[in-house]
Amino acid sequence: MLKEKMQEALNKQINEELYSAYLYLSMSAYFDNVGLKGFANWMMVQYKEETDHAMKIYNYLLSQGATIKLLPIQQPPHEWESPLHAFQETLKHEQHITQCINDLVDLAEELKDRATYNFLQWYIDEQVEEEENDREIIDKLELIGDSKNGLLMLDKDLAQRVYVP
Ligand code: OFO
Repeated sequence: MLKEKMQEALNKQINEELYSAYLYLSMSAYFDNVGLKGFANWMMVQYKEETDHAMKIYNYLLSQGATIKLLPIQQPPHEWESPLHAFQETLKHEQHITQCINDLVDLAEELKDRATYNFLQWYIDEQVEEEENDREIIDKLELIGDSKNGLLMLDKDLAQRVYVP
């Protein structure tokens, strides 16, 4: 049985992941509205992945006989200054999520909760990948600068991303 403190922390993380989903869904709509369908696709895939991250915790809690307590999801922003700005905000958000995961791992250690400690390793790896993806796109956007052609080429690239459940 999971300790109360861990149940609460994991319920909070479900909320963090669902907020991430909400944020990226909002960014997907923003990109769609400014005519960058490839960027919109990338964010839509990210939205689905974040929902999966939340559901993975949800299923873990249920498997441990824990209570699911869904919390209110905060309203995300709906516009950004530029694609670069949106991705800078994405990276900043992912760094926050990495911190949340690290805190959960610390808590699992403190409570000697081996099962949750093990469960969280997947999230540690996932965060490394998420931050790396964002940095890569930020680097490209910085190189592109004001070039419309460059932006459209990157848009084509990001249109290739597919959701793998
Ligand atoms: Fe769930 O990794 Fe992003 O937030």
